Amino acid sequence: TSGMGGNCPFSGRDGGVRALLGRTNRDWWPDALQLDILTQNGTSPDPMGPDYDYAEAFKQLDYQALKADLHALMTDSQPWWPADYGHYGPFFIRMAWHSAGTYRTADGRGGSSSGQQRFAPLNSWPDNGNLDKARRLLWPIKQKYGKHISWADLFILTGNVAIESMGGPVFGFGGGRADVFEPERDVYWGTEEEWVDTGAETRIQPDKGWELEAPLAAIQMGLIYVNPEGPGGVPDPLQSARDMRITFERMAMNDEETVALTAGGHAFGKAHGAVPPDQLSGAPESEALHLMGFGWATDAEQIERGHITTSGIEGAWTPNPTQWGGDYFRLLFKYDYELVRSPAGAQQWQPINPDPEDMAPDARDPSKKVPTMMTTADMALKMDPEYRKISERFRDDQAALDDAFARAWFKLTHRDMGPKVRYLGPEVPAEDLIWQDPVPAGSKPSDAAVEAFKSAILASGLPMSALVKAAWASASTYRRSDHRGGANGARVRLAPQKDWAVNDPAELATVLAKIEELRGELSVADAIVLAGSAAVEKAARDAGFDVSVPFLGGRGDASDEQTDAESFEPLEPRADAFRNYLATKQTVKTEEIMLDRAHLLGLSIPQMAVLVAGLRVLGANAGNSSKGVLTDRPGLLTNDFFVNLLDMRTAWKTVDESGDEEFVGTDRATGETRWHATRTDLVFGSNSQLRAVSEVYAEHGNELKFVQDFIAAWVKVMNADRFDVK
Ligand code: HEB
Repeated sequence: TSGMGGNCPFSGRDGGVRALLGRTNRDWWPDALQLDILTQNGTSPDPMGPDYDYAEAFKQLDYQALKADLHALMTDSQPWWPADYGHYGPFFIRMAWHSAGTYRTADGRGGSSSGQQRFAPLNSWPDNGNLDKARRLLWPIKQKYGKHISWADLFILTGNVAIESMGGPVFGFGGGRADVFEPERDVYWGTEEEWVDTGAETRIQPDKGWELEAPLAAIQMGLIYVNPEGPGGVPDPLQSARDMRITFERMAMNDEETVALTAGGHAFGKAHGAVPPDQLSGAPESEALHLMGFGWATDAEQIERGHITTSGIEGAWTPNPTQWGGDYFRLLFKYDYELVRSPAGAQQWQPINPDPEDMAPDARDPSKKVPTMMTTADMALKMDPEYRKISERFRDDQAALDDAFARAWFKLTHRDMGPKVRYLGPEVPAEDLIWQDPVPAGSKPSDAAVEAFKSAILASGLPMSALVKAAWASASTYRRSDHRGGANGARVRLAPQKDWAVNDPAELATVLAKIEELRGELSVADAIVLAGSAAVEKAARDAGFDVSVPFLGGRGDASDEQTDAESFEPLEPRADAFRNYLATKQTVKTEEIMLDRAHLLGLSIPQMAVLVAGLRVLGANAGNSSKGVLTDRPGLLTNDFFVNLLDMRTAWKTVDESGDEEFVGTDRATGETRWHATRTDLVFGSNSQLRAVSEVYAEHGNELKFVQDFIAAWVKVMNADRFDVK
């Protein structure tokens, strides 16, 4: 359903080549203060320092007092941004939804987990218009509770309190989203040089053969999802449904969740399009200093009167915009709607001949009645046959809508938090949800069991490289963007992971069968990691290094029933530099994909380098290829990869038919072929920064350092998802 390369994070819109990060903050705002010169050389921009532990601070939070303050805030209207209908609830729901709604399944990035809405580009996305005010309304509360509540948690909790305060259903809240203090630089948001409101093209255009480029989940640059006015501004509800389906799918939502969320969300509040948009100033990131971080400025008197433009669409969806209920669907089906234009010029839909009681109050003057409206995206819930079935069911069954909305909202706002053990606070729901990738608690194996298994597996006759590969296959799916994947749960033995080409399924099956046979009291998940770590330790010792590889047991094993197999598909690597694997050439350079994966694993540059180099000499390549195995003594953990890579006696040239992916190294003197390698091997000699790191590890005296650093990085990856012990 997701179209061409839908799950592959590196497929292009039209097959073109692009840079990993596309258009960045530096491109959008070249004149912005370049604070990152102060973060060079590992200097953190985080004022809280390394000893601050957010989870610990959160545990001391007076949660109920905070919630009471948030409830009071809902109706504490401020003159500089008065509350519509005297209630900020809807506004805060939109803030929370937009904070969470950037999440996308392909790479797990986006979402609410680090409070990125405070920074560019998100603070200035056209779709986030006026949310600068929503965040500022929260400042007194953030200030009061300080280090005990992060902005990231506060955005979501405020959304929950907003729903509660208007009588809506809430499923729960888990805290634990620690703030960061700089804009994320790793997220690809697209290559377009214009925003949605200045001419960015819509990304799905069948007549041009354009499908939504992965990993993106928004239909135009600067939108969270779809264009409310319809694809590219064309008010066609059916095509809007198409766009909704794919964008919501990429944030892990099915049709029912999509309908529940949209209808439930639009039970509240109003759209703002009372004045032509040319009366507004620019977005926050480019605005005048004296506006103190605000954008989209207009004069105070206009704001006072409610003459505000955000999306450009004007009006409420229901007659009760601050009260949860079923009016959204009631009106959607009761009336025929006609296309009209808002005062700001946006296309929207208005009920024909509404009964007076179905009119909405004016946002500033409840005695005045104004027409309700629907956006083209709302009309999709009525016009698209599949959405319509769901909408009609919800219209007729309020309890079903309540439950579906509450659950979908919880998923929306917690999808990027990873396993439930990461959730904090008194409102964490007891129920396990499949999208949390539940893993039964494991128990720490005894030292005797660990030692017995180690000896048995090393003596089993399986190649050491196969043990290393199985452990790597298991652990390296981890991504810190949404904390999914990893070795815990041993999902590498379940579909779909057991069948991924990169995992060499037949070899993996043999290893897993042996592990199952020998594991004793160990969980499969523990045994897979331990087998790989034992093989690494042996390879280091055989090379003459007296080292050991630390092992942290206690993982659990998940079952098929506890696994939403389909949801793991986006985790499949189409390219994996660590195993020198490339399924098909991607639109992003293979070494950039390596960088991306290293980032998702939380690796530093040296950690990435030693892992690539070490895995090569251990023979961990997919398909057991010899590419990049730059050593005469494979199977020993040595720095040979770096030594041979930097050896001037070798000259490299591309293997012509490989499309600049594969290379052969020949002896300069004799012309004899010495090595085969790929881009992700040679980049460690060709890129100046990576070369500097390679030199360190190739230097005399650093042989042991290489081995130690490899082991540390290996262990880091093996334990990346051990939130149960951190
Ligand atoms: Fe929404 C609002 C669109 C989904 C919730 N939205 C809104 C608006 C628009 C829209 C245009 C207006 C803005 C202004 O202010 O102007 N949405 C939309 C779309 C979609 C959506 C297109 C997809 C389909 N929502 C949604 C969801 C949610 C929501 C999912 C949740 C859940 N919204 C909301 C709210 C509001 C809105 C609450 C209101 C705000 C205020 O009032 O301020």
